[in-house]
Amino acid sequence: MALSVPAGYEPLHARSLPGYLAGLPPLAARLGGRPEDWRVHEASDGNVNQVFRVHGPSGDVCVKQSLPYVRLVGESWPLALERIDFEHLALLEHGRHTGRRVPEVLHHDPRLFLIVVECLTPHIILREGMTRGIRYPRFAGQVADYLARSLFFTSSLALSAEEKKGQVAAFCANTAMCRIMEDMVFTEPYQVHPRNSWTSPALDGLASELRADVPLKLAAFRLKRHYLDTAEALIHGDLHTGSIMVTQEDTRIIDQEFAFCGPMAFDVGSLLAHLLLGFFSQEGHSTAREPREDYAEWVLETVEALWSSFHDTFLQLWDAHGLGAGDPAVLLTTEAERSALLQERRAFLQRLLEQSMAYAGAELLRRVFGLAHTLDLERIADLERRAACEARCVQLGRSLLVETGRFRTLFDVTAAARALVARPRREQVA
Ligand code: SR1
Ligand code: MG
Repeated sequence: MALSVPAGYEPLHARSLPGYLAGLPPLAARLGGRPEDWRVHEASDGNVNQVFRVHGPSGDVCVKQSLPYVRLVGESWPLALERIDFEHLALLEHGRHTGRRVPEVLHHDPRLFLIVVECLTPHIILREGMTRGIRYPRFAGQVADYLARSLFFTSSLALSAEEKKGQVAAFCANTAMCRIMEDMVFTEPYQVHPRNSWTSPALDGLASELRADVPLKLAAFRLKRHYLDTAEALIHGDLHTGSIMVTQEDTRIIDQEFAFCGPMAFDVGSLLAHLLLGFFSQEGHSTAREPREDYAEWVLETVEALWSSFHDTFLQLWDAHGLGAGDPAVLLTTEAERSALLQERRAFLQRLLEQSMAYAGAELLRRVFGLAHTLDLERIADLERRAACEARCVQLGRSLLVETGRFRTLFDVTAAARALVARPRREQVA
């Protein structure tokens, strides 16, 4: 049965796209030449939407359109087209606060559920770069800056009560995308579910242990309630290494279709988890000619640098711009009170770190047992090696989610990751 779509909507394709762009003078001018000269490449990489890159004699653009279903699965999984409108809004809002860290929006078409943004060249997807063992010296600082600015400036620490409520209202209907996360991150991996899959038979035992693990299932739902009930800041909502494009000099954040007002820790934790997935996958990519130990260590140092830079930048922003409805500075004005205020701010960041670790744990687990896996692990062709890397993700993931008091600093997490890789592989899958 054909999916029903609003009047005027149709999915564009490589042949119809030049005609569409030719009708938009600023974009046609950016591309230069005539529509016949424009080259269109399908560049869909994420699980959800379709993406095209269009190159002309004088420039290029990137076109992203919602399909009425989840691209990864097909028409059997219908999905609200409006997700592109939320991505558009989030790009504008995060763009205001983070500048060049998100792509510039060139056009939005609410009838075709489509946006046109600048084409990021010669950037590649960070996950791809990490799988190839490429170091990005500016990544940690730049992504930390993006996170601190996007989260701080959209929270009640910086916004008035009216602005904050307006922002919550503007994003509250992105429910279809939140529902994907509620199901896929916090629920399905802990059930027998037709969407789940894992490296079988090596991880069959771990999969059934997970489904029988009561403290783990309770912890997952405690976190799900936090995700459902917390409207702390305008978050990216799907911040993983596939949503980041990089060069040696530059870091850009893409794919904001999951954006909504949610917990800051969901973004921080998701990014931590995917860097850890990248770390654990390195042993599977290591060869005698190209050992990956040094690179794996670079990944962990990046995790440590990222948190420390995020922490410091967030505190600086709070100090300089914390005049929002939720900033207690208005009540604490004497010298003695200022020191209590500083302590309160540090405690806020400590809580955020602990919540982020729990979200990182849930993300590590769902990427091994749920529907959406990651290329860094899936590219490991030897299934036994892949399962060994995944088993370490599971072990750390469970600890982060359940043993909440065990990790006080991010160094506790990187130390646990190092220790898992140092242990003999057999012991961990068994
Ligand atoms: C329906 S597949 C969706 C998954 O891919 C996205 O990147 C999100 O992480 C989501 O869970
Ligand atoms: Mg995506």
